[in-house]
Amino acid sequence: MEKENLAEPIRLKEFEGRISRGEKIEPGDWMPDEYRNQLIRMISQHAHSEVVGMLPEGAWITRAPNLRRKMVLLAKVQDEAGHGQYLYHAAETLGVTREEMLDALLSGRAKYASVFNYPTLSWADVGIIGWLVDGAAIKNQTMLAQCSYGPYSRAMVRICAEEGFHMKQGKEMVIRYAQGTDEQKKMTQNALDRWWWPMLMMFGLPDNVSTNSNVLKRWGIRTRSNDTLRQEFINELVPELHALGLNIPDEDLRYDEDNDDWLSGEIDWDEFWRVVRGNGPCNKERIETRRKAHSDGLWVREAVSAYASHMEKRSQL
Ligand code: BYC
Repeated sequence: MEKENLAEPIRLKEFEGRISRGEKIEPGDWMPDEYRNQLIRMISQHAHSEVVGMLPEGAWITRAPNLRRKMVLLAKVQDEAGHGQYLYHAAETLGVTREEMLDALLSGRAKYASVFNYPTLSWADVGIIGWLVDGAAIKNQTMLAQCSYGPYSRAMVRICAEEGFHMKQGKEMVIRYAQGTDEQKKMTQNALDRWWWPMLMMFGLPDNVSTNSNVLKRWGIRTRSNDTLRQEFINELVPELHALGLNIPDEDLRYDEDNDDWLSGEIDWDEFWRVVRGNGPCNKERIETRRKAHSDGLWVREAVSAYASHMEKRSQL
């Protein structure tokens, strides 16, 4: 026991040395418990976000205005299911089971991106989500593709490639509708008004209050802070949205010439916590829908496990 304790600082030094040399940490490698726990927390929350994130847009598949839009939306929502799969697999390599993660989600204990607890009220929401929400996700995930944990980093590379397509299809819709009929312009402005603030919250808490940022940065899980990524995304979006004649629903938004930044007004963190704690407009509906999907899928899980045990028995003959 004493020997193990003595070995701990040496192992930690080796581990941190590997991270600073840019090596990836792989599933069987030694890692501090805190590193493992932070990764399980973040990757499982990320997986849940992908799966719950299918619901707001999925609601519009049957109401897409034409066949082309329907096919694009179907492909996008299906991609999100695939992202959930990559991420649950990545988390499983750290010793948590799929059942444990799903139980946490379905029992309401797990967190997932708060943005998906808002309703999609019009077709323009699909465009705004594609551009802004997937865009915000890419901003964060491009950084996470450099993450020190191999399976998460590799999952991110694949996910970012697909998210790039999601963002482009959303942007293309918004560009068209913002230059379309008066009704289309109104619908697009209204969608932007509703999604702007929840999108900004996706980047997490401000740096001075974020409880996890320091440890995530120390071990190369993240390399950039929540506020830095949020600011970068605001700077990219504001001129593009203004060029389309859209108004950003922030009376305090101002341009800071010295730093070349578009500075946002205060984010309503009370609203953020209300939604994260389960009291957003759609939290209950989202969890209910996932629970129903899980129980409807029971026969599939039973069939797969019966087939797997049948094949195993055959291989032993
Ligand atoms: N929503 O210390 P902080 C997508 C929680 S989906 C809910 O700042 P951290 C897509 C946080 O978990 C992409 N909870 O946390 C899918 C923590 O609670 P715990 C989703 C949030 O980890 C379908 C507490 O607040 N992306 O692409 O430094 C369609 C303190 O916060 C949120 C990921 O999940 C939030 N927005 O930073 C379209 C990426 N923010 O766990 C698109 C991976 C914070 O201590 N995750 N909380 O109880 C991350 O990069 C980071 O975890 C976050 C938060 C930036 C989200």
